[in-house]
Amino acid sequence: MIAILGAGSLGRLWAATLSAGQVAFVPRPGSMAEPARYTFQPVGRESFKVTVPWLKPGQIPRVLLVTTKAGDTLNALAAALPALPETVPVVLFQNGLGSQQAVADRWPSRPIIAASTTEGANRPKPDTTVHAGLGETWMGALTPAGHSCVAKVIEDLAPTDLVIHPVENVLGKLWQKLVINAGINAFTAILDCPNGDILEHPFYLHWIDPLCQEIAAVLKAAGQPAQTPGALRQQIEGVARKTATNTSSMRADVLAGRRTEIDFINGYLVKLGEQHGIATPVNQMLAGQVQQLN
Ligand code: KPL
Repeated sequence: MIAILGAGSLGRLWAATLSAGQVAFVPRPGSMAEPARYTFQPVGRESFKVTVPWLKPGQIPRVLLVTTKAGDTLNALAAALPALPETVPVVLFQNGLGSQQAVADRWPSRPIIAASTTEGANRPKPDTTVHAGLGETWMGALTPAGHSCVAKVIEDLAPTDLVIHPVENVLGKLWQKLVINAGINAFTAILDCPNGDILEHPFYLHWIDPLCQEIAAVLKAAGQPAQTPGALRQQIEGVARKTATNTSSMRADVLAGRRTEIDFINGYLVKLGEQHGIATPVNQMLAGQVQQLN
């Protein structure tokens, strides 16, 4: 049994790719007693109905996938983990950075694994989850106990048919994704447009180079491989073009009235900049504008 904490788009994607009876959502305050029922639209195949039960008291999963929003993760885990043995691997799927380290710091003796994924999922209606684009997922340990679990977790998730790779330096992977999210998500939320549309917008064109200069400086200070601002801009624009018609997760959060993950993306870069004495006015401006949208 695989347990999933967080029944949003990503949680529903992973649940739908596992067979019935092999997966359950972890109940949270306010969860209904009824199983979660939805239609799942896979990439290039017929849609099908999915029913996912809630984990019952006393049921012990082999793995816990955590697909909550970054800002909810610590509280959600603080409620869920006391019922689970210390040996159950916990796989974190949060966007950005900061929440993963907070979990590893709080439960250092548990097997904590971080995942970075490019799988795309969305919920155009509450009862429908769409696998919007096939991607890949990288998993690596954040705590010493996590190291010996990564291969087994990937094996346990093999029935999903999703592509998963083990990675030694998962923080490096999370940083690569953070750079992309820092260069796309806030712009799409502020401009209220799909990813590709930011590329022609004067607001984006005005701020992207100074933003990439700030990201390059913070990356270097954080001990990540040095990258030029120009190389960062190329990566950001490559992904914006490839996902041109996507609604970013941050724009989707704003449109749905949910709290965004800005504190863990541009907000994280601001915090790290402060720690290292690096000015990050563009990240601050973007974070401030998104916070106002919230
Ligand atoms: O990861 C994403 C997100 O929306 O959070 C991108 C890469 C921007 C794709 O939409």
